[in-house]
Amino acid sequence: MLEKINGVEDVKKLDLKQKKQLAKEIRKYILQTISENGGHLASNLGVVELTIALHSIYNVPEDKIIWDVGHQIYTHKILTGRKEEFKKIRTKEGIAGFPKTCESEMDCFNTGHSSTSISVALGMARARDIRKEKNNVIAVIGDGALTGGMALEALNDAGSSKSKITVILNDNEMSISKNVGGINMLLSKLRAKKLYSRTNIKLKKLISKIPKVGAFLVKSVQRIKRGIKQLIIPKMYFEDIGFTYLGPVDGHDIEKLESILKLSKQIENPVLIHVLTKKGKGYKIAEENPDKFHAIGAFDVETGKTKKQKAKDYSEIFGDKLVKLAEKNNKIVAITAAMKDGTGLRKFSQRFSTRFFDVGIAEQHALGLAAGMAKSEMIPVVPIYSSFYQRAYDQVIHDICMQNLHVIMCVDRAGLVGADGETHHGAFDMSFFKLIPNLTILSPKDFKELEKMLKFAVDLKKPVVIRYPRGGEAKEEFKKHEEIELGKAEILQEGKDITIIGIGKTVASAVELAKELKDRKINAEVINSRFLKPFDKETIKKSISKTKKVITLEDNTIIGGLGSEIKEIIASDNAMHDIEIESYGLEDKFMGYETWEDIFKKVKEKIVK
Ligand SMILES: Cc1ncc(C[n+]2csc(CCOP(=O)(O)OP(=O)(O)O)c2C)c(N)n1
Repeated sequence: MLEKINGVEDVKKLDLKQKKQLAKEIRKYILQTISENGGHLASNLGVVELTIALHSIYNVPEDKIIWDVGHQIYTHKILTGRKEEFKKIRTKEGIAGFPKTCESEMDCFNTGHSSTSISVALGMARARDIRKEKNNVIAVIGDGALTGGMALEALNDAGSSKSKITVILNDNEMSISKNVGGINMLLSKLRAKKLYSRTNIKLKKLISKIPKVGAFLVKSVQRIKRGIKQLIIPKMYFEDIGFTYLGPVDGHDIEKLESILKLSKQIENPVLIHVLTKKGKGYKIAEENPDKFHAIGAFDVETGKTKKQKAKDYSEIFGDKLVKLAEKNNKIVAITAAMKDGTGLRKFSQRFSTRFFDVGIAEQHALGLAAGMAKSEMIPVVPIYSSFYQRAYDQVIHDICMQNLHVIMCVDRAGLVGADGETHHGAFDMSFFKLIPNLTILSPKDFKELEKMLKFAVDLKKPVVIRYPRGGEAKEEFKKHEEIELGKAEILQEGKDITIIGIGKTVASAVELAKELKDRKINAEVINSRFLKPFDKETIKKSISKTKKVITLEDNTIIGGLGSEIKEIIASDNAMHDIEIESYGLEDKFMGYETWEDIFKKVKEKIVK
């Protein structure tokens, strides 16, 4: 069946039996490809039927489908003309693992960060209404993403808007881990009703009354609405805030999905369709371990075992050290925004269940909660990926730093992160955190330094950011590990011809560069900056006044980070006007699949001629 599909128009031609066959073949194709390339397997296996049904009923690109987070878009890509390209998904030469408007007009909006889809859908619907157009706008959002504040703000606005939009709530009871929170409790109650399946026959009858021309239908929208009302559980949250609630419906039953989508199309107000799906559907190993298979590297289909043995990474080192520190200090609490495993907090959650809080995909709330706890004598530690810290910027400023509260903000996945691409790179955190008064910013050169920095942060009694990259240590083995002292850099190697300064991951690159220069008889001084704030002006001024040449390396945007800091020092001191500086970091653009290693290779080629 898949062979026959070259675009969405081919899907529409299939009968139900053929669509079921197509779903089977797509699952197989996704499983095969992701077992080789890695990717978001479980979420994608869960929405195969839903995506087929959506493309059977709606017409993209006129109709707009916005995929929340966007990690569940594989079937959509396969059905919308990218079947062959899918083989190279998440690779440098291939297509992206998330919606990309530049890749296809069938992707109407870029996503990657959670909980944006309802806002965007409402925006498109309002624009459509102003332009007096008629297309449909659909947001597909998971129960995890629905825990995000932005989604709830959008529901609030959309519900009262009377705009025609459809929110498809893809409820698989899972965020990355088991979903949490009050909304999840509400959904559990709704799930138990299984309302749509019970009344499916009634609905089918209702729809069968709809003549093709639709005249009856247009006139009887009100009647249909009344009919739908009968199907509604009284006093239901979504109804109360202005949505027509349809469902729950079995998200693996294409026939039922199509009938409910058809019905929703006739309603002129906001509709929420509650779709029940299973993460990992059709691949038993993923069904049983949906969190492990949420995002996975290449694996063996037979056993489900990943091909690369997972080496120790910064998140794990952080989590292990935090457990040790928390054993000695019962003020330490840990907060995660739905990323217990990704940020290394699983052991902490098991060891200190009453001091661990998973708040859902709610970075803003996570930091607000931390502020409250810090004000009440606790020491909150909040590991969040760099790109998701962007969500909580005001909380860091207003709730934490302005009141000088002792919150330890661990910025995981700082720098370039690889195959997840532009939305997930931690490209900006050094620059945007650097602006904030009262904040101390550190970054470790290796695992051991991370452990020391964490201990230092617990003792500091002020807001602290510790940033570290995805994955493991660099090859470089550092022998020197001075104690951490507030605002003090570490001179790793003395030299007289040039100063090379790195921070965090790029310290290893600085050492490597110095070695190559040594082969060319250039004697470099290597400095591990350690702190971005307070910055060790004294040590650095002394070094560059001696060498007269400085190279800075950072895996952060080149604007406003380490290099900028040193340029400001040079510019503000007349005695330093003769110093040459070259700064290397991430270009002022949204980065693609490049890695720091790619960038550094070019830097070496340029410098070590
Ligand atoms: C702002 C933000 N925080 C965290 C994440 C990391 N993240 C990616 S998917 C996901 C869980 C999404 O769950 P759900 O919406 O239910 O989708 P499912 O994968 O279960 O289909 C999380 C926490 C993110 N993408 N964006």
